[in-house]
Amino acid sequence: MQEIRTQVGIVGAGPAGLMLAHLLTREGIESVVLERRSRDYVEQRVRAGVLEHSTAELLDATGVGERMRREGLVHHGIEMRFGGERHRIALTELADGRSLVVYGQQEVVKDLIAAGIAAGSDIRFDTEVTGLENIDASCGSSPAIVFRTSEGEEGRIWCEVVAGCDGAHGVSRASASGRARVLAREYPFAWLGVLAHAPPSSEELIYCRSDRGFALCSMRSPELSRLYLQVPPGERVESWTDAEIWGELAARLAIEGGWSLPEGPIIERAITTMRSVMVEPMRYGSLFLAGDAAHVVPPTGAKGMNLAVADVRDLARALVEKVSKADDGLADEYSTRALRRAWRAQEFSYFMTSMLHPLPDDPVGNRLQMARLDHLVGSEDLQRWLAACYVDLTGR
Ligand code: FAS
Ligand code: PHB
Repeated sequence: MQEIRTQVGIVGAGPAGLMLAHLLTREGIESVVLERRSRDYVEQRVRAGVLEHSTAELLDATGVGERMRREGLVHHGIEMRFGGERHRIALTELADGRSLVVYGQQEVVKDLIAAGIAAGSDIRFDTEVTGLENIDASCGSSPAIVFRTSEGEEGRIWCEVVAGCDGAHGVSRASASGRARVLAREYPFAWLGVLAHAPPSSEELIYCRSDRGFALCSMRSPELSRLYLQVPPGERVESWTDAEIWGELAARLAIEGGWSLPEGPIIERAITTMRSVMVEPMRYGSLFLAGDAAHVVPPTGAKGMNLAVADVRDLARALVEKVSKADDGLADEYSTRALRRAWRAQEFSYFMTSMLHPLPDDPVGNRLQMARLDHLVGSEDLQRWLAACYVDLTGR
């Protein structure tokens, strides 16, 4: 049994865990990151794609934004498409000049891993956390993280603080489950997401509400499209041929006057369930939850990864004060502050999700969606609110 000591033990090497380690290292705080998957796996996992203004600025400010600025796509607007018409929301103009960067989550993960290794951070892949011990401050003993490597070696990391950054199905949330209040909502649909070698059909994202279902056109580069279709809950990716995916996207995105969707080989596909989940509080003694370990938002608002980064931006400041100055002020405020932000992101994600996903056999609901969309595209005030939320909700 390996016995290791550090100041902050971090469970999970997704955006939350890696960004937290990066921010702590810059402040001279020691940490160890434990990730059950391989480095290759986490660097190839296709997930989010939109960086809010503040997320991109944090990457810049902490020395990991160079490739994002070189390869990322700066966006100043999105298109809402419904009733066969297209309506542009001029995000940057309406949001005090702030813009978005479209840059895949896996690219952010690669950049953070490279920065961590260059800075000598201790990031251990293929290492599963099997349990957390002594996370209650009252017990007096140091918190410990118990782990097992893929070679079967077991170990324990003694630390002052544990950061639970292990996502929606991790051990951290389970460790708090006896005391956590978990509030959850399942949506009656899912997303089929695909990555295709096909040039994006437009320079900006298209959010489309069709009576056939929701569709989203995003991208990763001028050659790579990222596309989503609303599908029934429990849908299996094998249920769709490439031709059926392209055909359904074209049918949903059709507009008067014609429009064409460039097609190409689909190289990745996955189903994402649509859920709203909140875990309250986000702190349990010396265990602090961050990112999807604490909250899951439906991806319609493009908030998941941005929320994770915002959590650890606050958590890093709190832990620097706590560990290096024995000042618990910010640590004591962490959960309240993070939950307030997460609920706002939850509400905006619900607004976007409930507006854009038609439900079968719900004529009133569907007419309400059209009324909300019609009101939105006709009101600069409503568009200004949407722009503020879409461009920088987690940064405020
Ligand atoms: P993550 O889930 O990214 O990272 C947690 C890490 O902890 C994982 O690497 C996991 O392997 C590790 N882990 C778990 N248990 C462990 C254990 N016991 N020991 C060690 N390690 C452990 N958001 C968007 O904004 N747009 C999208 O389109 C979008 N698509 C998504 C698609 C999918 C399939 C999923 C699951 C999520 C998607 N999200 C999307 C949300 C996603 O981007 C998350 O918000 C983001 O990954 C959150 O980052 P983390 O909190 O770091 O959690
Ligand atoms: C993506 O590019 O993956 C993406 C963009 C916007 C969303 C969700 C996902 O709302």
